[in-house]
Amino acid sequence: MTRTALITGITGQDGSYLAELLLDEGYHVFGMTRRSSTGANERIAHLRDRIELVQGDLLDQASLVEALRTSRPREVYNLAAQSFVPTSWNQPVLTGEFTALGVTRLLEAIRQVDPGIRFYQASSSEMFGKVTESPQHEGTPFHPRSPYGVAKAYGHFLTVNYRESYGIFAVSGISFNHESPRRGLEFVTRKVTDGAARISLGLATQLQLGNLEARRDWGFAGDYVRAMWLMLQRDEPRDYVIASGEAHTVRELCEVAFGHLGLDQRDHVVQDPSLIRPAEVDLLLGDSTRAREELGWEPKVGFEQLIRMMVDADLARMRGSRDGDRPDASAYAEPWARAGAIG
Ligand code: NDP
Ligand code: GDR
Repeated sequence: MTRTALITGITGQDGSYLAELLLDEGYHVFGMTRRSSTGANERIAHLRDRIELVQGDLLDQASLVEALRTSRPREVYNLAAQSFVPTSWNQPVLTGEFTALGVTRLLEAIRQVDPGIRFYQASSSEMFGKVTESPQHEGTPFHPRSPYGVAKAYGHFLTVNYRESYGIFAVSGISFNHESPRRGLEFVTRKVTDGAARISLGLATQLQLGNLEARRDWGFAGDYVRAMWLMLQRDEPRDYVIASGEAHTVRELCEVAFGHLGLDQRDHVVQDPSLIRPAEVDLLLGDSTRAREELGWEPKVGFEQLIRMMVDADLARMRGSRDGDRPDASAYAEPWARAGAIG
């Protein structure tokens, strides 16, 4: 029998990779999208004739019930969220509505329509925030440092609670940063690979960044969506950390990206104090032993390979476009700085 899955956030980075994986596994894939006046769904354009889209919004309970009734899934992957940490200081209430309460709405819809549905919640290493130990594992206490991290902690505990209260097969994947050529331009890896490619083509000379000493555990999104799927195939629901187990600074990220193009990042990267966050997460480093042992999961793409892949993709895209005239990632000023609210 064909298995059916519903993905919220299918237009995002992870949604597009997960849809590809589930199609390869023989699933009937539904994606939930919210109404947009532009209809820009470029990450799933190549899948459009193989997936079905249903309209729904995490803000609207009735639309979630209807999306479930239409798609009748066996598995639901909740990837939709306001996912950019800086925006969460500028729009804390909306971030809470999407990223925290949206999880309650979706789980309530599942309870109403079919409590036998298996549910995946996209939790985040940002919940660890000001870390109390390194590396971080499933038992490490949370100390989120942004309204986004706080909202994700709510979604995480709500998922655990619906599992314990109602016996729903609901699991939380605590993913560390994962990237790809489909990453949004505002996130630091893509901002750097896009910026380095622009500079190498003579389209720009400088790249403005915030904290160069922040350390992150970066992996490839294509590897991480496989872990999400594996979690829903287990006999028993359980939460898992998904991480590469290697941390690098933003400065090292710049060295790899610029170095790949024969450039020295010190000639181009400029620190902009307005890009420093009101509260920073200095170090994230994940211990995914449980996922490796119980799911048989392991990442295939390493850090340098990932960054070089992203640089090459940005370069190819810019060379392919007639004039290279598209928004520069550095044009995405951090929202609190723009609003003048903080700093
Ligand atoms: P993206 O920002 O690329 O995608 C977010 C998706 O959520 C988009 O499809 C967006 O749709 C959708 N969305 C936003 N608000 C709503 C809403 N109100 N109703 C319905 N859909 C909405 O995120 P990623 O793919 O990178 O991440 C996927 C999930 O994993 C997110 O929840 C993120 O917080 C979490 N996560 C990501 C990590 C990472 O490193 N990438 C690490 C840990 C967790 P639209 O196109 O309409 O904007
Ligand atoms: P993060 O990712 O906040 O970890 O959240 P991001 O790439 O935005 O930042 C990573 C680190 O880089 C530093 N940094 C900059 N960041 C951005 N965006 N722009 C800059 O110019 C810049 N300069 C330095 C940041 O201060 C930070 O320390 C991502 C998102 O995908 C979340 O949804 C997800 O939950 C977490 O990863 C795990």
